[in-house]
Amino acid sequence: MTDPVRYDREGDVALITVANPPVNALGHAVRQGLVAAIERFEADDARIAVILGEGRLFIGGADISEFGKPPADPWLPDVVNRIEAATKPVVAAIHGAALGGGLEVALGCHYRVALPGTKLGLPEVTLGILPGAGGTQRTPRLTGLPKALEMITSGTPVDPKTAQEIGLIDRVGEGDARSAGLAYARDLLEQGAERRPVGALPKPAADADAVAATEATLQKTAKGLVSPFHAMKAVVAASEMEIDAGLAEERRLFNELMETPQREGLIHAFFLERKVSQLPEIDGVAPRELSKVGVIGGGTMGAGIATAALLAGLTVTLIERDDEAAAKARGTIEKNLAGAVKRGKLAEAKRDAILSDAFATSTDYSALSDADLAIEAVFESMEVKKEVFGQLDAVMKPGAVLATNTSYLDIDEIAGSTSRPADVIGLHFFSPAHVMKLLEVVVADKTANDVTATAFALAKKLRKIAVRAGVCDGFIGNRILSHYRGAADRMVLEGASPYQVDSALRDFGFAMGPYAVADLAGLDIGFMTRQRKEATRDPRDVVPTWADELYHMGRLGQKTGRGYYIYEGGARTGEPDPEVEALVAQAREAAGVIPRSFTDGEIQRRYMAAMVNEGARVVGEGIAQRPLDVDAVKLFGYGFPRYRGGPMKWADMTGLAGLLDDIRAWEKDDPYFWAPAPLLEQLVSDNTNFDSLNGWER
Ligand code: T1G
Repeated sequence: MTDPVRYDREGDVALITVANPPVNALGHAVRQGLVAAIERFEADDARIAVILGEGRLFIGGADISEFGKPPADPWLPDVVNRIEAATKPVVAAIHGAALGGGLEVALGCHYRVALPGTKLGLPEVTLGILPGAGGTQRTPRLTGLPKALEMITSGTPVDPKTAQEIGLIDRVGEGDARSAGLAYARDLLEQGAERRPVGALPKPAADADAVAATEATLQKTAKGLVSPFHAMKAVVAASEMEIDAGLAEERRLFNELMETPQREGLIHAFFLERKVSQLPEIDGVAPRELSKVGVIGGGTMGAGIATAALLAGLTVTLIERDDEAAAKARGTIEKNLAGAVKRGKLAEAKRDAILSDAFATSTDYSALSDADLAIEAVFESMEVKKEVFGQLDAVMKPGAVLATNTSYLDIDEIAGSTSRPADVIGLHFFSPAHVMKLLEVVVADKTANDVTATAFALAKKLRKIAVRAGVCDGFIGNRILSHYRGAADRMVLEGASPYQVDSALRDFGFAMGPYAVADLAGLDIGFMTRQRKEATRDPRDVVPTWADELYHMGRLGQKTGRGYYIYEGGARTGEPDPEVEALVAQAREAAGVIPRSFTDGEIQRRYMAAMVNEGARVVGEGIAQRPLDVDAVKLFGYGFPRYRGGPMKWADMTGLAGLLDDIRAWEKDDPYFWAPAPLLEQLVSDNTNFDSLNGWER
């Protein structure tokens, strides 16, 4: 293996290059290499050194894949201290990104230059930890306490211009990292600049107002999280302690966080976000051409999908049944784009260009004759879907991809109704489609691998997290949802209040409980799903008749100002409604149920057990290929708390054996609902866990 740290000379300047693709992570060999390079620099006659990164960025941080493994010397904090202690000046020449330990290495240098477009940040709190190589002590010595608190407790990177304004870097350079580093080093030599250790700078001034403001912000933005609050403590310590004591306090807080399940959950989420699109069936498979997209149906979903495609730089032709409907769809898309302009995500000029050059509507399918992809988002009826696919089959060019946005209909049947089933795939977007990150890519029996590869390429363009799913009712997400919703309805029928269920799950980390979510989605959606399933429903399934009552009373949730909750004056959070409790009591009586009490813990346990048990079935049947696919779906489409890593990761951390014991205990009272998933039983008897099925190489 080539040495991941190179040492070269350019006249008086020593160039120390980190070359550890893909992101120059500070793995063990890199740490050793940096220390050796500094010692070599001190020993030779170079007058100044420049540290830079090879490839597309400076340094992407500590090597996260080493976490949880026995630490190997030299530790990163020692490497940074060693760079800072160098007897001659050291410059960091930064391009692309300096994140976490990468920025901390730069802070260990005496001078910093960064190129335009570079991301400079300390995102450790997003991994459940804090900057553990001096970042919490050196950053505030350069920027002052308020800016350091903001950067470190949010984890949000800054650009070079801002970084220079707040004192984090000294210069915004030009050209590439090597030439910018050399230019700055030579200027410093000319100025007779000396080494300038950041750690030797005075403590940052204390700032109680900034601390209070940070605390208040975190109470709102970091509910349930531990790391941002620890990070705040570490930064505050910089204003109270000398550097060595501050570094020790940082290490103490860092080590505490390393032991938290949140750290494990968040790092699992980091890696699954990247792993979920790595599938053997599309490995090395070239996606088809993808620039012109047709969207059929301009309702909420169709308009959202069109908006997402337009924002990703694709050209879109939207097909509607008549001009009035087409005009309405254009109005919705214009509103969506105006929202993106308002959120600063899109420039006005770009919006205007999109609407004039990249977007068109038509009532004639032949307008899609040269489209590369068509996404159908019309009414959820098999008959209507087949009619649309018949039209698409007739007009689309050979090699075009035909996709359906159905959320439950049989895609094999839709594909079978065309002459080109290999070109048919499911693209299940989540509402609002131009906002929600998740995209279920539903691969039908005959779908060609390059069609699947094209779907994943589309997701990358749309900046979405694509998850491969097989064909079944509800695919991965909605199938599992109907199961843990079933568990919630069972607990309500047996005595729990819908409001207690919601608050228990908010405490677990969900932004909203299932009944508040039902109000947000609209109780008519739930009612229609129950209607659709009535013919095939097992009589042992619990039907929330109280919700049917609410539907018949026209109480559809937020959109009617009343559902499970009462929403005064268009409020987004509602008040419990005693009339709902009365409807539930009537349902219990009708079912002959003597209500009993539930603890919040039991509610969380049963809800999660139902989610995991059905998740295990979905993996066992191959609808989801890996447990991490279930985790990804729940994290990016169903508001599962990221710091718990996803339901399957949560189950692993909680212990599968205990979970199975609970399920078997509940099975005694309800063998139909609580039959353990065969995969769960298998993993317990093999004394292993879901993560063993995720195929990690690291
Ligand atoms: N360690 C190990 N692997 C990493 C990594 C890291 N820090 N960063 C990325 N990878 C892998 C990633 O899993 C993927 O692998 C490949 O590199 C490309 O990544 C003491 C302890 C740098 C902006 O939080 O934000 O420093 O899937 O697809 O879109 O204070 O990666 O190909 O097998 O994301 O171009 C703090 C994390 C660490 C930054 C590049 N650092 N990385 O984005 O590529 S904690 C971070 C990123 C720390 C110290 C503490 C991004 C990127 P694979 P990618 P990208």
